Amino acid sequence: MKFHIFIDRNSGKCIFEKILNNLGKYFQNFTNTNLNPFSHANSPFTMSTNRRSFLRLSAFALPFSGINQLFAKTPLAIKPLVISTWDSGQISNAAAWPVLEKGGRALDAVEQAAIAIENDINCCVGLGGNPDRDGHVTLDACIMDEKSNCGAVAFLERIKHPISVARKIMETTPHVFLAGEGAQQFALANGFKLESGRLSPDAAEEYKKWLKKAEYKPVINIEHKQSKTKGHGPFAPARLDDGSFNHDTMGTLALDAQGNLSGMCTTSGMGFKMRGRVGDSPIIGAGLFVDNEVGAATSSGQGEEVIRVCGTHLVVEFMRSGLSPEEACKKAIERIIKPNPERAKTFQVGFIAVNKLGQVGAYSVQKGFAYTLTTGDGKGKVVESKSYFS
Ligand code: SD4
Repeated sequence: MKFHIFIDRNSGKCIFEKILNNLGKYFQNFTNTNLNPFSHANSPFTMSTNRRSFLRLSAFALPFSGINQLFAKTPLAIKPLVISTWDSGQISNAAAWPVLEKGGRALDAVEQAAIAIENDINCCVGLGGNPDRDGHVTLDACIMDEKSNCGAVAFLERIKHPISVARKIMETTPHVFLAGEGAQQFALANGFKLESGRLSPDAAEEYKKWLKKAEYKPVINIEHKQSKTKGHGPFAPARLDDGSFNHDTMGTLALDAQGNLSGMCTTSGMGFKMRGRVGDSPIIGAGLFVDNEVGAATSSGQGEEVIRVCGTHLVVEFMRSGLSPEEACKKAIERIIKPNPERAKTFQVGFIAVNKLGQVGAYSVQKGFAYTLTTGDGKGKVVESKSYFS
């Protein structure tokens, strides 16, 4: 490799360009070895496959310290931002945004996102959701912050805000995960109110319908495209018959003004599930994963398929290796599909992800998955995800 750095010595601009040209060749040599903005090993000054070239390059480059600075600089992140699963993520994002806009913590924003959707009466999150096959609503939720603190509840009954119980576990106990009766006991001991356990009118009607056949048959949740579909099945149509928004499991990721990431996932799980069944949503690494150095991911869909591959952990690890959020989600979806592509035609899984730079992405098994992104102007923008099957 030749360096023509003396030719244009009188013009800083030219020197700069020449050096960049040569460094560009260096970069080309290394792009196949996982060039990514999150790894210190990717500085052109630390790559060492050719020691002589490296030393020569360093010697030439040192006097022009601006170049070192150029490569040391990480692109500015787009922040704050909040991204949630589905078009119903508009409800969650609208509750999270005021926290972020005021410079608040991503963790507080995602908790507010969860509370808003848990308050809303709908098929799939909170106490208004569809029950299990014995007629009881059981809730799953988890939360994770920028320091890898996390808390989770599963199979929790008659408590309105499972997300806040999860946060309480995270902040006040040595544990991560409480389930069932123990989780409820903990909630009551910490001032959460015991609710009646009555089904919402919608859920009661759905349960009555379901009991006629009493079959547990998950259907593909392509709710984004189902606006005219009647009946929820285990999953929900995008809008109810009266035109109001309906939705599915809510996963929310936020990047705050300080550049910190947090996430949450909350659900009443698959409708008419077996009693005691727990899906991916409360499982750290399945329904949600946050690594503040890299990014965060959350999921919606057939939980069993996500658990099998530790889905959101996988997405974050793919981002760590240099993939964009969308590429990382796609790779994780492909991992789910690979063992049995025929079977994959029968279920839905969707991932959303954000990296440290504020880039977001999504990918799903089936067409019809969507996410809501809020940043800048505070308005939630619904984006349809790419999918494996069209
Ligand atoms: C579950 N993943 O319980 C949840 C359900 C869901 O969109 O996400 N539905 O398996």
